[in-house]
Formats: sequence, structure tokens, C-alpha cells
Amino acid sequence: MAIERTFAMIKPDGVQRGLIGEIVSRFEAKGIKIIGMKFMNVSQELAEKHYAVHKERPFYKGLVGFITSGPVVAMVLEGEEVIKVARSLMGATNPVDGKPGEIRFDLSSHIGRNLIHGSDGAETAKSEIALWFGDDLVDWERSEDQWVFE
Ligand code: D4T
Repeated sequence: MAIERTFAMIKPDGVQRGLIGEIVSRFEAKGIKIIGMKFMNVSQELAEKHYAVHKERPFYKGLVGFITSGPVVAMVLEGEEVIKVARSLMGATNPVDGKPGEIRFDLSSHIGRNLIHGSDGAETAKSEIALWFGDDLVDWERSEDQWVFE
């Protein structure tokens, strides 16, 4: 069993639209464990570091402006192959390319307002968790784990 950690963030559109509970409940219902959660404003510096990989892309400036435009919910999620599983729950980057059941398809309509971010691989997950949370994670026993994992 490969228990992994990943970073996820409900973007300002998800917060402004009152979708925090809806989105978090999809991770909880799947059996994913939350080990970090912060409601926060994103500084220009953090936004630029987070999206550094997109620096040369035409949408970079808009992306940084968007992510700093209002509060976000930053999370660290833990679970079996959670990097892949969380991305599947989120769905296609462009909501119009997704499928019913995916968070982005069900709840959003435009690539620039796609509600949520999730790390796209093991290295990214590690560096994004370090960037957003450092060591500030919660080590806790979840009573339902015996019913989620064999
Ligand atoms: P994130 O990083 O938000 O989880 O999205 P993805 O991993 O699914 O997709 P990405 O890195 O390719 O894009 C990052 C972010 O940029 C927005 N975006 C993307 C945009 O506004 N216009 C575009 O043309 C693309 C490709 C959406 C997600």
C-alpha cells in the first residue's frame, strides 16, 4: 500500500462561490485524510514561487493575479496513491474536457476559474507541501481508517 501525501488548494473562485464544504466533502467521502488545512491570503511572493513553472506561459500573470485576489484553502491530503486519486477527483484542467463526477466538471465552466489545484506528481507534491506548510502538519489517528484500509 503506497500511502502518499499531496498538496491541494481551493482557489479564490471556490471560496467566493461558497464551495469549500462541497469540495472538502468529496475528499473526505473518498476516504482521504486531511493532515493540513489553512484558510489564508496568498502573498505575491508565494504565488510567484508556486506558479514559477508557468513563468513563461501567456496565462502566468493572470494566474498569479487570480490566486492573490482573495483567500484560498490550502490543504495537505494523505491516502493511498493520493496524488493520482486527488487529481482524478479534481478532473481535467479545462472543465469542459472533463466528465460528470469530477469536481471541476460538476462545479466549474472555465479553465481560468477551475476551483482547485492539486500537485501533479511526487516531486511537485513534496516541494509544494514544503512551500505552503513546511513542517506544520497534524499527525493524528483517524478512527475510521480500519474501515477505509485493509
Ligand atoms: P493546477 O496547477 O491548477 O492544478 O492545474 P493543472 O495542473 O491541472 O494544470 P496546469 O498546471 O497546466 O495549469 C495551471 C493553472 O493554469 C490555469 N490555466 C492553464 C489557464 O488559466 N490557462 C491555460 O491555458 C492553462 C493551460 C489553470 C490551471
